[in-house]
Amino acid sequence: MAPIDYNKVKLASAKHPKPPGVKFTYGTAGFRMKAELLDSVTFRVGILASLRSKKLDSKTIGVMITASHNPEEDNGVKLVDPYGEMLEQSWEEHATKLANAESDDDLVNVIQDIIVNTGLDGSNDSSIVYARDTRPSGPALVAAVEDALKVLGAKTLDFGVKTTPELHYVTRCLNTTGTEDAYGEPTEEGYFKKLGDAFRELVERKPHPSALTVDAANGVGAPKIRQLAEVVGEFIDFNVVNDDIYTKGKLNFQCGADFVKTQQRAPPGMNLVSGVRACSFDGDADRIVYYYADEDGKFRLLDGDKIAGLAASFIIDLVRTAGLGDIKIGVVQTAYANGSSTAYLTNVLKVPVSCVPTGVKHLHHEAEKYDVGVYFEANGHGTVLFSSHAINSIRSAKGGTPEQVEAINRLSALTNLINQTVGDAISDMLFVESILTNKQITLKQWDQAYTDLPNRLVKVVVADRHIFRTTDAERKLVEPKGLQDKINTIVAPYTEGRSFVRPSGTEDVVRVYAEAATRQECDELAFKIAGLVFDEAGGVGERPKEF
Ligand code: G16
Repeated sequence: MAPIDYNKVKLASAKHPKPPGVKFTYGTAGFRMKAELLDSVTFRVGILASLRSKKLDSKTIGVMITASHNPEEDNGVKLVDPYGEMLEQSWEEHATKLANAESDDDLVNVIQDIIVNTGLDGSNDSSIVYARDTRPSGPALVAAVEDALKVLGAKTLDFGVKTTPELHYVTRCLNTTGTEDAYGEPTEEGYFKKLGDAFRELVERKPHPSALTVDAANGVGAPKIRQLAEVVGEFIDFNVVNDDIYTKGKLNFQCGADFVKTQQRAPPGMNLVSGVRACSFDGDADRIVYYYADEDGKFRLLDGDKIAGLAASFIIDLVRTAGLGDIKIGVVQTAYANGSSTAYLTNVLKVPVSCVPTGVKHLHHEAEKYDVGVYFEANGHGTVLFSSHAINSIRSAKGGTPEQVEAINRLSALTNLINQTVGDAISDMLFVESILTNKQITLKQWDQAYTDLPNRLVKVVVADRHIFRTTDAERKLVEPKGLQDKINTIVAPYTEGRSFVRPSGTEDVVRVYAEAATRQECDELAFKIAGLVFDEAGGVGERPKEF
């Protein structure tokens, strides 16, 4: 226990000056921008992490340095709370204020304000675990975080180059070891062992599927899949592509989950012929989408919505078979969810569906309201949360018939297989594979649950995306004033037409989503709305082109 030495803070901060005039915001997934602007931000996030730990009785806080799906020249930093969840929202404001303090003196004032406003004891100990993805800018940003942690005397654990979900996992493990909520061994080996054991339990004695081609986005997922193969290799073969983490400029470039989802095609160079089973991770392996080519060679995407449908239907069946009817299941989506997926969940599976704003933090909290909360963004980011009521019911259930016992055992294995701290491409992939293996179905059979409405996502660059404000879980624009009425007028004539516009929280763009009954109508609608946004809200560069 030692009080904060503000002189030392100022001296250290002087080595990480804030670029003048830049306004930083803690957005959808922390701070994210061009890496060259991030030195002062990461230093200050180090300070915030230490303060957060001091506030929470010295519990370990996670710091992840990644820009996930963004281009390689970007980077980012975000905090992970003790149970592996995203930073509590009320602290995002503190993060933004710290990042924007113009001088070292201002920085000290903001730190003191945070101490007063949150009532934390500045002399408490603090404990931080940190990791980074494979971006070339990562090591320098880690050094900036370390400078801050050193000056605040924090206890630190450098977790090295890891996927974002591994950092979430280890943060929860470190804070629960030795308690009745113990989540696992706080090491990478512990992570793979936990997933591997659960996967074995779910798939052994079942015929194995054919090999799975995994596009690792030339990111950290590539080496991690190889480590995974060491523990599950007897049940599944991986053919890893886009696994070059050393050549500059390759990360997320023309590959990865975001490319596949937005371009609706396989990464160039992948030989996606009929019969090949494929999936793509993003740069930090927290998202996954699946795909295949049908008999005519046509690309077919199984995105986050399809994964949510598959997961919900599997869990509903198991809960029913296990005789655990009091476990209430729900699904959480965002405005990007395909209209057909929401109809399938509501009308066929008959599960309650909630719609929340984009961002894992929003989905996660909503999912906590159910006994089993399945949440997935259409972009492939998601997981399943089991409440303590659900876990206790599953663990104490005995089962009167062999079918019941088997269903209970499978549910129990799922609670270990699924990374409940955050969306995790590796864990989600094993989850999907275990469902397909148990049901003995192909990607095509999975796809047949419902047919997606044609949809398109377009990015529009505008002078200031902060002029856009939304309501109704981002489905309607409040500002710029009058724009929503114009959108409604354009959408009205389209069969099953739907479109919305929102500012991205991770990239300097405005996103336009459109869906309609046919591909042609959908593309026309997306183009019209993107053009409207460009014309009426300060479009920059090239006006969106017709598709
Ligand atoms: C992050 C968030 C996701 C969000 C995505 C895009 O993903 O974790 O919840 O869907 O950004 O957000 P936006 O549309 O606001 O830019 P990732 O995989 O990049 O960390």
